[in-house]
Amino acid sequence: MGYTIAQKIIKNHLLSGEMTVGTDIGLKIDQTLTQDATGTMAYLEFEAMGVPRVKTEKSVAYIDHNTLQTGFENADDHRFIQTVCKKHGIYFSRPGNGICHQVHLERFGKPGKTLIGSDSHTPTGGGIGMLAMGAGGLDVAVAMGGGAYYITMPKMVKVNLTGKLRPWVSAKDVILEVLRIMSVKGGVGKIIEYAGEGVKTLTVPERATITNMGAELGATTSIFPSDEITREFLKAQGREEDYTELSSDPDAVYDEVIDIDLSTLKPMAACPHSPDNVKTIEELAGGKIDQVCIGSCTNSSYLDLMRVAAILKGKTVHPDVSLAIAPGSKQVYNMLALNGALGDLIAAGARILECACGPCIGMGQSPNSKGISLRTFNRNFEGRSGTADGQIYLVSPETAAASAITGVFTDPMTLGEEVKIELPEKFLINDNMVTPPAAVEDMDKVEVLRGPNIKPFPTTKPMEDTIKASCALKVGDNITTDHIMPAGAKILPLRSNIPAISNYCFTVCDKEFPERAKLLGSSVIVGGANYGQGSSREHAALAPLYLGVKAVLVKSFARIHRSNLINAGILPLTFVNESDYDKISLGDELVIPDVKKIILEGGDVVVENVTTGEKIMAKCELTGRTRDIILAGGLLNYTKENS
Ligand code: MIC
Ligand code: SF4
Repeated sequence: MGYTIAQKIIKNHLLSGEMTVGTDIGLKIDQTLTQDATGTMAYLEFEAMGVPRVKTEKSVAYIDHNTLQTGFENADDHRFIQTVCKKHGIYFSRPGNGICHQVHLERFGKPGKTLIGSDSHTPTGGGIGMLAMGAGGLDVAVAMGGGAYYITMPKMVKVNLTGKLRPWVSAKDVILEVLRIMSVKGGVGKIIEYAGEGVKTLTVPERATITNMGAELGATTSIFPSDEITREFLKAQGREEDYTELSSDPDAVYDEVIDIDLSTLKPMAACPHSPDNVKTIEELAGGKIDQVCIGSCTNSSYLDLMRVAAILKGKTVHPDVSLAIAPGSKQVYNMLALNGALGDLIAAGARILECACGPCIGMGQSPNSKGISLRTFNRNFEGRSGTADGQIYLVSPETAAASAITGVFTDPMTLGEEVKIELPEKFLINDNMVTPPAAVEDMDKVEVLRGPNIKPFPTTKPMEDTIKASCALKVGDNITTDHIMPAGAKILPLRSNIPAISNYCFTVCDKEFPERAKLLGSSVIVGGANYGQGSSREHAALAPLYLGVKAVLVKSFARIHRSNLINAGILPLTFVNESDYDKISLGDELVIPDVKKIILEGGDVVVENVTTGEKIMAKCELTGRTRDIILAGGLLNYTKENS
């Protein structure tokens, strides 16, 4: 039996386990990336592990999220990360150099390699044939120290692409179609591989838009073959030597096949407040809009912004619309500046932002009250834009630019003749904003600089024999990490300070939660399906940990968040019978007797609802390593015990 692309990379990197779906495997990690909003914690954790120098082939730290610097906190974090990197062997991409995923694709990603990043959109690297996965900061710290990265062996899904996109239909529309078909939980426990004749019609940046938003499917990762198109891209980036060919075997077996004929797709939008709430622009056409934002790690490539510039050239942004554009990288920005396209954007009235995540994570450009905002981003979760009642639609750069001019939802297919933009034969290469680490012999001379807002990683205790706690919060399905640990300009600066940031934990759902949890001392959170979807932020586990949450009992979990809970020593439980969700209410007193013994011996746990007298069965599904991590009280304790 042949292998899929992902299986081939897994096979080459397998350190433990077997490639049997549903079982745990440990992978050797070649490259890591961090960004600043998760990076400070990841590097504090790395320091706590006591490994002097990273053991990966390449580790890069990016500064792209917290660049507003409304106080000293962000700048202090940047300086901490810069000095830690210099000391421990990590490349440092300075603020202004661009969004981690865009820059990594341009300058560092390599087909056939493994990459983990402390950011859920790390699968962007799948556009170049990497096995690239989002992970918690602690997992990245362990991988930097040479440890394996553990995942559950996923199922393989083939998305078979035929035909060719029609003019004005874009890679964003392809992934919106996949989201429409599979939903935000359809990818959990799966790797999505793109195959078929249609693959050859997509450039690397287009492929990367598609793999980037595989995160929204909940997939472990997404991947494209590495072919002549990949070679051309790498050659244009001056790194043809990084190319290797990669394709699936003709007899590779997939668990699921989805067929998409590219020539039938239309421009689409993900409507509020979920990336899978997809409609065609035709259906929305004519609806008034207030804001357009173009950028983010999904759609801020040279190709994207050149198309936008061509649409805006000689036009003016509609008087009722604010158009903001953030180029994905300094390479993109600089090329647009040199070829005149930036002038076209400025002349049309675009508000040009620095190369960073910016509005995507609520760092500025929040829309007006009830504002309709069209964004080329990847997430439209409620409140994420910074405006609680903002209505965010995710669209392609073409739809965004066309609508910015008219002031209403506009199908770019109505624009007439297509603008044809080719990938350049040579990108502008200038890595002067990537600082290499100090030489090994000089590393002791580097002083790591810590600002006063940088607080240590919270300490955790080994698992108790019996958990006695109250239900401090009950939430529904598809709770995102933006609900659990909101971001935005006010809260993001506290990412290095768990005690301070925990005061905002779950406040989107329930303002009283942090105080209530603190008063209770020990608590349990009850939730629905796909709990913890979205980002990789381990703060969504560390803040509950700090507030005394001992277990989270839900219908099902999103992959990265479940790992983050385990890494933090919080017990992840799922209902044996989903209908038992109704048997617990806010404030109920719960007891999980002999939990430690049951975790050790295996089997389901009983959650006793002392308030109602009901008994609820729950699965904890921990295997050897995850079981030991939970018993030790989290991955940091476990790593210390085992090193
Ligand atoms: C996001 O898009 O939600 C983020 C901000 O990039 C997060 C990481 C974080 O919360 O710092 C992600 O996707 O993992
Ligand atoms: Fe940054 Fe947005 Fe991409 Fe997250 S999704 S890495 S916030 S651009």
